[in-house]
Amino acid sequence: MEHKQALMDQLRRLKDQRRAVILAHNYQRPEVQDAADFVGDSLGLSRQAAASDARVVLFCGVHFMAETASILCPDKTVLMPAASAGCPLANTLDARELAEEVPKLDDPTVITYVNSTAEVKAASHMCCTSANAVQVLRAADPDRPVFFGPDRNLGTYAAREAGRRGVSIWQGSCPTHDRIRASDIEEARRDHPGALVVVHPECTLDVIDRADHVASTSGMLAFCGASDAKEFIIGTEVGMLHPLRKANPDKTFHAATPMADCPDMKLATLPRMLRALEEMSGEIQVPEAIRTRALGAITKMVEILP
Ligand code: CIZ
Repeated sequence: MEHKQALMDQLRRLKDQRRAVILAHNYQRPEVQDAADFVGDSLGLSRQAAASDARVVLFCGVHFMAETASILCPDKTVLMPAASAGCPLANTLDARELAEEVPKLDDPTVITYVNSTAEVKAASHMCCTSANAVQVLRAADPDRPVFFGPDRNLGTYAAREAGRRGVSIWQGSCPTHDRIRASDIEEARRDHPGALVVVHPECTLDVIDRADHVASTSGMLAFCGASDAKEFIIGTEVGMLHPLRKANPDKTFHAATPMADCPDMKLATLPRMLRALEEMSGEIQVPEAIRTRALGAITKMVEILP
């Protein structure tokens, strides 16, 4: 505990020296979240970074998130405490595969989830987040087919909710969310009768269909905060329990399953954060030609859904 406090103090001093802002995704370790200036979802964090006057962004998350920060903050140095922290979902679709897929459809609108590489974003018309995928699909030209990637669970759920036909969905998925099973939800409901079940749209449809509410990580915070209920079963990466508990000390949160633990998300640690700032290591840079096109896809989303 004392050691942890000493690391946090060191981190604070170094952060000031470097004029750095520390961002932590909702799925990070509790102590990493507690050491951050901002905790949230990937796009919200990148926007916080862009609005700050920091020179350095230390992004505690996975690779595509740091890339998004680099896309939105070209004037800042973006570092990761563990640059090997990848996203198996984002890695299911690369730019070459996307280039092969698109011509199979008749002039489709290419919509990609923010959990994708910068190169894939750069080859897309529009991005979406887990919070706005349904609205983005509703806003897409009804006379053109849609290619949606890389998450089949989010794509299937969002197309159904938007009542949108003609959506060709890439078959990628998040292994952490896939580990949450319908039987986990049923068992958790038996163990905690009266608790509301809130799940992420990266879960499979049979899990989604057993939930009381479906939401992104920021949506979960808003929903659980506003709800009169006192007990919740949470179907997403287990790191999410920390911000939920912190924001709602009077409420009880249970993980749908402890198996929903993403190893990449846990690679950032306090010692690694310190080292990255000391050595200015783990820099993530998106080449300018890719950055400007990827920014176009993100901007398009923001234009239709500010
Ligand atoms: O975009 C994000 O931050 C992710 C991975 C999920 C969410 O719902 O916030």
